[in-house]
Formats: sequence, C-alpha cells, structure tokens
Amino acid sequence: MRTLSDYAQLVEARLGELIPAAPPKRFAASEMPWLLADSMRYSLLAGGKRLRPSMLLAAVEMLGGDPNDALDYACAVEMIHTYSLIHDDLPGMDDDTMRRGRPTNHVVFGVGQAILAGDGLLNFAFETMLAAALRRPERAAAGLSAIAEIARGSGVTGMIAGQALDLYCERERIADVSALEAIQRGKTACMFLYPLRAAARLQNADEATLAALTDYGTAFGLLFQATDDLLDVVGSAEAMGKTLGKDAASGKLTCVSAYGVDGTRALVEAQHRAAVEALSGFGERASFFVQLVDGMVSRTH
Ligand code: GRG
Repeated sequence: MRTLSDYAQLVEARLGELIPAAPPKRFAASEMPWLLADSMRYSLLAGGKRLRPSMLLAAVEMLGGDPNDALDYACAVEMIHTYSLIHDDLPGMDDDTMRRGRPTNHVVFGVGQAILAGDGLLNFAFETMLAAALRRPERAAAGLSAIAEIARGSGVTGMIAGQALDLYCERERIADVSALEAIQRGKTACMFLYPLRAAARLQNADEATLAALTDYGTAFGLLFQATDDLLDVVGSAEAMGKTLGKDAASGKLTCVSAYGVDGTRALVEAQHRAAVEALSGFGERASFFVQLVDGMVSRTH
C-alpha cells in the first residue's frame, strides 16, 4: 500500500514540472513571466501536506486505476488549494504574515502580485486539467466529469461560498451554528469531498461509490476543520507554520467558539466514526483512508 508521503512525492515532482522556474527579466509574449512563476512556485512548492491531491490519487488507486493517469488532476487540486491560501492571507481577508512556515505571498511579492499568483494558480489548474483530458480522447468524458466536480467544489457553491459566508459572519458578528456548518462545509470539506468525487468520475465509478466517497470526504473535511480550530487554541505555531490564536482574538465563529474544546473533541470523534463507516464496504482496499483519518484525530500540524 502506498502512503501519504508516496503520493505527496508524486505530486511534488509533477508540480515542479508543470510550473518550472522561468528565466529572469525576459519580456516575451506567450510565456509565463519570471515574477509570476516565482510567486506561484514560492507558495506552491513551500512544503504543504498535499492531503487533497494525495486523497484523489489514493481514491483512483482504490478504484483500480493508475495514480499516474490522474496526476495532473491531483496537481490542479493542489494549485487551487494554494491559490485559496494566498488569497485568504491577503490584508482584505485574514491578513496573515506566515503560511507554510514562510512569510506569506503578499509579504514577499506585494499585494498585487500575490492576487495575480492566486489568479494564475486557479486559471492554470483548469488549463492543466483540460490539457490532461484532451490528451486522452478515449477518456475525455471521464476527465470532463472530474473537472466539473473540482470546479463545483472550489466554486461559488463550494469553497468560495464558504469563504464568502465566513467573511460576512465575521463582519456582522454572527455566531450561529447553522452558519458555522455552511461555512465549514463550504470552505474546508468541499476541497476534500469533491476531489474524491473527481477520482470516482475518472474511474467511471457507480453512484454507491460516489456516495461513499462523498460521505468520507465530508466527514474528513469537518473533522479536519474541527482539529484546525482546536489547534488554533492548543497547537504550536512552529508545527503549524502559521500564526495561531487569531480566531479567538478576532471573535471568529469556530467549532471551539460554538461548542467549546470538549464539544469540539466530541465532534471530532463523531466525524472520525462517520468517515471510517463510510468506506467500510471497501474493506482492506480503504486502509489508506482509514489510516489517514486516524492520523488526523491526533494531528499537530
Ligand atoms: C480565498 C476563495 C478563498 C478561500 C479560502 C482554504 C481557505 C478558503 C482558507 C484558508 C484558511 C483556512 C483555515 C481554511 C480551512 C482549511 C484549511 C485548514 C486549510 C489549510 O490546509 P492544510 O492544513 O494546509 O492542508 P497545507 O499547507 O498543508 O496544504
């Protein structure tokens, strides 16, 4: 069985190929300018955990496919995730100065370039996936279905929706549990469950498989966000690679503010059970996913 670090290495190598370093100060049309390549690579190749792309690859493999055939889709998911981190850190959003253990993109490249680095990663993600679908005409329909899942998960009813509601609730000081659920499903869970659905589409999986992966991804995402909220209170900034304690300081609506530390731990337990249960029909083939969610419960970063 492959591990998270095996999948992450595949992703790491391919990301570096997809967005290579560009020669400095060359003003050539139809070429990615060096400063865009530099700022995109700065955040993309900064050592993230690569959870979302690795889960896509592991799901493809669990369903009998070759992860190498899905690698560009996985890399696109990581590009979209990284764009969201760059934009989330901007002064107009979370206004953060540390991410992935480094100064944030706008601190190094300036706000304008950081916005473009995010835009560039988002756009290039779709260019990359469409190119992958077009390279394999016999699998183009499956590829397009996968792209549609990723677009939905990261889009205006998914991640962007969650972020919009999050900003709204923070500004209006809304502390409502149903709002919290919509925010966390959107901004966090969608970026786990839709890449898993994309894997199912790439493998032409049936509806039951799609539903099982959706349930696992949702439970995993809610658990992941709940542990993130806990770590903001009880974690180490060094291990997390970002500023902690900001949620409480800004009066943000989080699992901890809504349910308390013990209530959040109970929620983590419940989602842990739900995630394992969702894939029980796959038996041993789901062991990557069972181990992954087991590890998340006690994560420190
Ligand atoms: C800007 C449209 C837009 C959305 C931003 C992802 C996001 C939405 C905001 C980032 C802040 C945040 C707490 C998001 C919740 C998801 C989360 C904990 C992201 C961090 O993911 P990790 O831990 O990061 O997988 P690495 O660096 O390992 O990839």
